[in-house]
Amino acid sequence: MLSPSSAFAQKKIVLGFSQVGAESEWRTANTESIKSAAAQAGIELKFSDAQQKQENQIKAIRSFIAQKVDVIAFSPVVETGWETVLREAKAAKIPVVLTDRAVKVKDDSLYVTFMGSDFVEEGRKAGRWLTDKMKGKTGEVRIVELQGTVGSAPAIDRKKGFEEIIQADPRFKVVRSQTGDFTRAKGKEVMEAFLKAEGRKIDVLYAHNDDMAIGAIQAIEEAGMKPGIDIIIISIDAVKGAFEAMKAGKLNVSVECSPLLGPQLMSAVKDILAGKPVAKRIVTEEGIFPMETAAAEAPKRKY
Ligand code: GYE
Repeated sequence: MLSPSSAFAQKKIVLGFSQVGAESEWRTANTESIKSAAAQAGIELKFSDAQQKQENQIKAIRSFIAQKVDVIAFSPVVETGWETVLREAKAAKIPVVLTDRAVKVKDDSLYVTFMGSDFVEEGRKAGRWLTDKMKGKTGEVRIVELQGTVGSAPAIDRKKGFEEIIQADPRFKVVRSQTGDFTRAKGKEVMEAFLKAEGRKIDVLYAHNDDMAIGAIQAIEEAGMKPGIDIIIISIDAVKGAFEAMKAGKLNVSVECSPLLGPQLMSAVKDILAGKPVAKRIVTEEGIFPMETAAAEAPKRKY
């Protein structure tokens, strides 16, 4: 027979999480943060890796709906194309939380909250650092850009924020811009193509994440140039690999983007299920780390 207390015993919360993939150091740290925060919060996590493919994320979300999880969270690989599956989740009365990346939907009741960074502001920070660095210098500044995954919120927004700042000064020219899909391998490959096309006429590399910058650093060295000196390199994330590159003098600056979203995701999940109000947008606070600060900051970094 059931004891009276067991009838009221709390059922474990089940959270379905669809991750983008494992494309970068940032993503690995993000996955680790979500897994450990779920364990700590006593939440059962159903984790699914989409390998950078939207179709895999849609499949995962449908399977979470079929399994009747309590909450669905996901980091959408691209911004568009989510309406149908999000309507299915809504019809099943399963709340949805967006982490890290945003979606473009007409009806914003399709998700409860979106937590993550302000990517436009990150692009602006990168742009401001560069215009500051180039103060007093004359002549053209030829920039190559390694974009993130095509159609993803961070690629779209980091490009936009950076352009917004450099546009104010006609000396700054983005001469080449292509996607490196947020990976080291593609960052290297595309940088090789940039170097082939532009020779020594590249002044600056703006990479939408550290991994692509690290791949590009290799390409620059293989071409017989000095990264950080012959080509100024700016990237985003501020992961450990970036600090290593900065300490070695090969990366000039990294704008911070925190992947440690796990704890705030778990508290949002609990609040939603407890019927407490949750802000529609939760923005991560972050800074910027120029090369000169790397040695002092590196030991304090958590990802
Ligand atoms: O900057 C990049 C990762 O969405 C903020 O995705 C994230 C980005 C991050 O692959 O390294």
